[in-house]
Amino acid sequence: MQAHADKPVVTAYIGLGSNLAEPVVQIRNACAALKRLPESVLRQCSSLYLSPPLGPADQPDYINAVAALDTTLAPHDLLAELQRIERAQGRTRGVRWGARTLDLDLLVYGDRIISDEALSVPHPGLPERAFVLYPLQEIAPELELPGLGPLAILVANCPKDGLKRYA
Ligand code: A4P
Ligand code: MG
Repeated sequence: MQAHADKPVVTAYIGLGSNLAEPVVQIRNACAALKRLPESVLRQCSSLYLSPPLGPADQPDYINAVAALDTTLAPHDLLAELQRIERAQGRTRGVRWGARTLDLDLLVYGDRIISDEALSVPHPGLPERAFVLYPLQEIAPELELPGLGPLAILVANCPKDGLKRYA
């Protein structure tokens, strides 16, 4: 894709999660929606993974995946697009860490470190979330995370916590 003088192409990684209303279909539809994002090219989607819930235990297991996107969207514009896709797939905001049809987290945005009211990047939960680290490793094994170091080290320090490839 074309970079513009004031708009470099950045590789962003998006975490996808769903545990309601046919999670596998939700994640597939979300990947299709990422493909249609403006100013962006979807490079890769990881395999689907099944993971026990982090947070309240009285909710179904999750389907998780990670996608790589080349984009010239600015980080907050990308977040707004992700939230639009969540809403289009019936996401309502209720209990923190509670069940949801679709959660799209901006995990990494190039080499940027961002921390404001709307956006924290790299995503703060990343180092302890097996359901993010392992799918990320599948598609970007050599990745260096800004401020956090090599992905391979984070993975080595994170137990799988029941994470399985979804057959
Ligand atoms: N926000 C700040 N930084 C980011 C970012 N990097 N990406 C802000 C996305 N959003 C970011 O998010 C709340 C606010 O976070 C947004 O308005 C945005 O401005 P939300 O999606 O409305 O709320 P949430 O998802 O309920 O809360 P939170 O804390 O984001 O939850 P997480 O961290 O997304 O975790 N268990 C398994 N096994 N698999 C899962 O995928 N997911 C969650 C949700 C809980 N347990 C899980 C899983
Ligand atoms: Mg979220």
